[in-house]
Amino acid sequence: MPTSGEFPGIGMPSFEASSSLDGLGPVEMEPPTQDLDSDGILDTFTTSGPDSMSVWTDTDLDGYADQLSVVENDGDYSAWEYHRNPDGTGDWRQTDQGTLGE
Ligand SMILES: [Ca+2]
Ligand SMILES: [Ca+2]
Repeated sequence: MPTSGEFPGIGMPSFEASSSLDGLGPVEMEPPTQDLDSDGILDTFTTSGPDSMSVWTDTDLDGYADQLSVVENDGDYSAWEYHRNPDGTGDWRQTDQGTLGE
């Protein structure tokens, strides 16, 4: 019986740079393993798939991801931010998209 630490990120959704995040909703963070902004507090969790890498960041440390960057092996990338609406719902909005090195 594998423990939850044996396959980190297996519970988090996986995306490609061309994915749509419409309707995704809040994404609960796995325990972060990286400190993206170097303030000493772990805030980022990275998952690797066969064709891409996803970087999830919980900027306000509430346990739910606020930013997602996806970089595919061929250099295509996309970034999204989670926006909370006043009624408590939220949605992911794409903030960037392109190809690395161009
Ligand atoms: Ca940090
Ligand atoms: Ca958060």
